[in-house]
Amino acid sequence: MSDRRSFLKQSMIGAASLALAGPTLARAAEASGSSGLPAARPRVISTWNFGDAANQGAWAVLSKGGRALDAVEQGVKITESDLNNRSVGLGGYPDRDGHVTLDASIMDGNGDCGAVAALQDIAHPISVARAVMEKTPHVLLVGDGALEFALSQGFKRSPFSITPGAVQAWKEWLKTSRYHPVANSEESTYGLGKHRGDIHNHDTIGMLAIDAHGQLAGACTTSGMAWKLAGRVGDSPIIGAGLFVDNEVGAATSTGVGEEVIRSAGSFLVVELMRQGRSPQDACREAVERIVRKRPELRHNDTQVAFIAINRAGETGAWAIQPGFEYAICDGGDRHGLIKSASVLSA
Ligand code: SD4
Repeated sequence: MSDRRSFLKQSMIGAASLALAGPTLARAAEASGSSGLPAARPRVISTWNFGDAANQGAWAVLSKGGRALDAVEQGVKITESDLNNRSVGLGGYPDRDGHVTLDASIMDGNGDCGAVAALQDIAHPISVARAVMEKTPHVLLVGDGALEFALSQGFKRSPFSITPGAVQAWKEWLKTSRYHPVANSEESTYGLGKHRGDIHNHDTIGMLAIDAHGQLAGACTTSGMAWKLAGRVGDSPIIGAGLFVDNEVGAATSTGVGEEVIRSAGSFLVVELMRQGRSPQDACREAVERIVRKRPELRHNDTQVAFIAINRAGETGAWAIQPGFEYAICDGGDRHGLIKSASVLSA
């Protein structure tokens, strides 16, 4: 289908869905005429099973005609607030020295972005990342500098730095001190328990949204790999690795072993593949397959890497190395439930 025809078809689909979505969204879409982007049906897509609850937070913004940027921030804050989540926010597992250090990034479709890495004691690193984007000339602040900046912006230091559950798990881990990330399972991912099978799907949250104005945005936030070396930074706060957004094309974000994603500039790659005409699903597949082609040993050592993507028409897709990756989509206020991602390897 030619670009023009697919644009017209998309516009018609967009108009029809907006009529169903109600007057607020229709008004917001009308106002988008000046943005130069086609009216779109708002939609949000997030990684893992906790993405479902996070999507509801994003939808509260999108359904009122709000901005994708606000939606992704509000959405992932829900996951950051969940102290039972062992891989996002202050409930996360610590590094090998017992410190919980948080990484986060946020980006909009115009190329504005901000990020923090190795941030301690702050409940919502995603909001600090947004402040870096909006209040500084920089993109990434790390460690003590990120904390100082957060405090200067009025963020409050958390009354705790680590949860009792994470301390207990850390002490257990110290008995072996084995660092062996394994796909998908909370316990096994971090070398604490059995292998495979018992899949808890606790991992980084990456979220992508398109609003009624056709604007895209994304957010990614994590406590990183448990038992990492002090100072280790993963893909999540690295623009182009853990997150990339471009209104001209679409957006992508990742979860899994961040080192593999950084090596491949993963999220940028997915967006560039979409720019060349691939569907979101196909782009995620090629990015994951490229990682495995370069490092065939990943087939055999339980490493997980997964991408989700959305294009400017609102189409979505995902692909993973290992089976077990799930993601959640919300549009029209309906929960689509969890979707099982396709993967390079089979169960
Ligand atoms: C990282 N990608 O720090 C993140 C963590 C994650 O599965 O997603 N773990 O490498």
